[in-house]
Amino acid sequence: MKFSPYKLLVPALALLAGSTIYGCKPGKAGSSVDADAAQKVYVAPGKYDEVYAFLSGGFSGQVAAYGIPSGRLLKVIPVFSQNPENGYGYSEETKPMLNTSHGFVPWDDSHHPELSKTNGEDDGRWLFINGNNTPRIARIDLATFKTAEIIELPNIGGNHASPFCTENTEYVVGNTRFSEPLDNNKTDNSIASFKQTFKGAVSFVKVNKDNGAMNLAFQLIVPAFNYDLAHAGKGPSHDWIFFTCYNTEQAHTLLEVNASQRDKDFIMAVNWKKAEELIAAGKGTKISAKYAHNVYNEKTHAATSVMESETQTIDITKFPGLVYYMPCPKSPHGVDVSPDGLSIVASGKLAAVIPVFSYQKMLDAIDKKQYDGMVEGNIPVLKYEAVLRGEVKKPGLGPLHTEFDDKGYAYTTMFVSSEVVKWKLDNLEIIDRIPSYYSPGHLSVVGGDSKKPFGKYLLSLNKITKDRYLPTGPELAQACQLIDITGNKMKLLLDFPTIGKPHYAQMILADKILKNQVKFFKLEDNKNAFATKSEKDTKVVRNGNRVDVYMTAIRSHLAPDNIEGIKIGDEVYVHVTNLEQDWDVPHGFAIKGANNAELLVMPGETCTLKWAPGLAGIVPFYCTDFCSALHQEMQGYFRVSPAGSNVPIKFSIGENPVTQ
Ligand code: K7E
Ligand code: CUA
Repeated sequence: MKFSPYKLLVPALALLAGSTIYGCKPGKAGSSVDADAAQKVYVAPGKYDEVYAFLSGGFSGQVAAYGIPSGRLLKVIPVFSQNPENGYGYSEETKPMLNTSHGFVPWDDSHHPELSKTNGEDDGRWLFINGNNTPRIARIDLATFKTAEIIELPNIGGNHASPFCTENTEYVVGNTRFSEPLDNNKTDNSIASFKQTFKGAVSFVKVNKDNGAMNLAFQLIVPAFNYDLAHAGKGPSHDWIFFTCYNTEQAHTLLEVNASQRDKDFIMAVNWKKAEELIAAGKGTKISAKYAHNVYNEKTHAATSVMESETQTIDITKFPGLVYYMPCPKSPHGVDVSPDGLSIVASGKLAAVIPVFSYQKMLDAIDKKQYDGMVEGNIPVLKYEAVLRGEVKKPGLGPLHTEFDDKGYAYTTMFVSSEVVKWKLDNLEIIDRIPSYYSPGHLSVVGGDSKKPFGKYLLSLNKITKDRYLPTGPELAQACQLIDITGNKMKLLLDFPTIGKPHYAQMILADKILKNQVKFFKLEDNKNAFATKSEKDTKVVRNGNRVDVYMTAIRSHLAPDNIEGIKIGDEVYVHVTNLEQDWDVPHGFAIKGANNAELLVMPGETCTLKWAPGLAGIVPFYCTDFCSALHQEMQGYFRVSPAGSNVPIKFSIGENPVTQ
């Protein structure tokens, strides 16, 4: 989400005229820092952090892994964007990961990291994240910290309410922000036909519980609103998933004004179990839909991209009991489900209260048909008063997102009044508030959206940093803040800058991830078609104008390191296999003038750099990762001859040693 807090402030203030406005101007930064903050975030050299935080990279399209409480950046995991640091999206093996129905799309806007869950608890196996712009969901394998799979979602625009997983990661679910015509790209519709032809679609991506493999199981065709966020039920509400939606006005221009007219938009409650049963009973309708499904194979160290051609859909207006709407005040944004699965907390961007809905009351209202009209003729809107458990009163301005701790408290970010508010889940009373610098969007508590929150730390993911860091030109650092939530009062511990816009983060105890770490890939298991498993098998093979270089890397040489017979007009594929069998010994590979990034090859892996030499002459190549004392010696030469020359292919290492 990106909007100006100042624009928002105006309607929000008008809205709240007469009521008390809390904490609109956070106090001086120093004043709220805990006295022993330094001690609490100090992780001694050589010691591990207690928690991993996975932050969305926002418009960088990546995910960043940080250690908490230190705030140390551990790794940028490339997902939707090419990453020259390690050749992701540049190597032949990883290019297919970025394939879509629109062709190669080497960038996206990622918002919501989501840890896989077992019995409603973070299990540390996978991390999912949405591509918002060209709708995709990615799965990162937390044993390797590599993107293992990306599936595109057809029929939608803006995959924002995504990816949220059900209690046992049966599905990861994504919903549309920009509704669009279902037969988009086939029929030439006018924008003004919005109400007649535009639709939303909720995508249910099935996740294989053994290996994480995803497939698009079905899509629910829903009214053309803007769907914003989601969370699945847990425990008693296991079968349901809840989405916020705004723009129920169905405006398609100047949404800032036109989509804020109604006092209430909706929470959409979907019975996903029922949808699953309908599909199993053959009630789905197949429609053609083009979408890419990209899978990285850990044995071949290469990705494949398959273009799918159809999807199963369910028109929700045809199946009563599948979907209900609950009215929700003032342009709802976040929706969060309490650890016991009984309370559904919604946050209206312009609201003066935080409504808390009761799952049980929702069931009762459905039972008693306590309706307040219908959407599209036959999808019931439940009565607000009938489903409401209560409202958190005067929480501040612009509530956005809520997470929970292990002691029965909820924490909500207030974008406009720039604070985090702590309240008690049972009586909805406000306990504490702490200023945030500035304008927090999401927040994250360790395990804070799961059935068993761990608590202890809270991250406030901020939209604006203004005066917090040394300035860096027109664009200032993005940032988040670490808050201690162990006591009655929240305490600010640390500010640290982040990569891109840190929309959302998930935090998990490090132990859950540490134990599964892959340290290197076994060379004997390497099934890459171009793998070279020993130095004696290295070779250079010409086939027409295609030249394949089978190269190995080991401390401290690349073999072969003298290669001749390459000509202008050739397409050269350099397949580098890293022969090391030890933890943390990648070798890099780069060629002078190559219109490409380097490769960074993990131990036991093979990666391929495609190179079309542009100039004849001697062309050096070298290892880019300082891998040993003699790293600087890890280098070689190509001889590139003019087009049509008859220099034969020749390759060697250690030939003609220098004699003194
Ligand atoms: Cu920024 Cu989840 Cu895209 Cu809220 S989102 S803040
Ligand atoms: Cu290998 Cu430097």
